[in-house]
Amino acid sequence: MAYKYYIAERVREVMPEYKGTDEELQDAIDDISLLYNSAIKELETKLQVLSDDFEKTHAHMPIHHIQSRLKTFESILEKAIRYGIEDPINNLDEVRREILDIAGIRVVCNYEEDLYTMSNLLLNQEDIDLVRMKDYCNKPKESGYRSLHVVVAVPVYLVNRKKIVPVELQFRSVAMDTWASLEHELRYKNKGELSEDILKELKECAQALDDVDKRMMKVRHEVLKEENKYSNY
Ligand code: 0O2
Repeated sequence: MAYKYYIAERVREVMPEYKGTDEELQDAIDDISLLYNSAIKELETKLQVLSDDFEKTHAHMPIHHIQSRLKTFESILEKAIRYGIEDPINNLDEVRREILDIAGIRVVCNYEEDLYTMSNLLLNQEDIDLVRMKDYCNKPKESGYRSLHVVVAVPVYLVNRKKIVPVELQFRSVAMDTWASLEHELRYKNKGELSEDILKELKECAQALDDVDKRMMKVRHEVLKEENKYSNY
């Protein structure tokens, strides 16, 4: 089998109902990969520029680190089926309209307030449109999960066309990210089944980390106040 059509072959194995040729399927997969990877690159650059300028103008670096990922084609189709999209492999346009986290960027910030600073700075840019926002910081999930989810639409300029691509950004503090990563690993290891006691313990850990986040922010403000006092002398 030619390597070029390897992914298409694999997808066809789980979705034999696909009507097009391997070449057409591979073309659609490559198209998604190019578009969404380009959108990730555009946004990562924008975020990095904002963070660098913020450091220059405010002597504080809001972003700790950035991670990004592109959903695999198989998991895009699996999510489409979960979302009730019929025959997703033959309805890729609908899949792209409905699945908003094909491209995902995790923006891990130093302080909780940086989440809002960074998301607002990005949303203020004229070529960025807000598609959806879910604030799990002010209203955590039942599990204790905290994060600010923002789906934006970003233009990607190709050789002969412009495409508007949605990307899901998850803004988290370092503490929120630590909790989410460990909780995800524990869930994954236990195939998603954790006892009531463990779930309660995890929720309490999330609360404890949130308390630390808020105390650290208070400390930062105290330090800034001190700095301002002395800079007036
Ligand atoms: P991945 O690879 O991490 O992205 P969905 O649940 O995705 O069908 P929706 O409305 O987009 O629908 O979900 P939501 O809850 O707004 O966001 C889902 C993503 O948030 C998850 O992505 C996780 O990254 C994260 N998340 C949400 N709840 C939890 C939680 O309780 N624990 C942890 N660790 N992460 C959570 P995916 O789809 O799991 O995959």
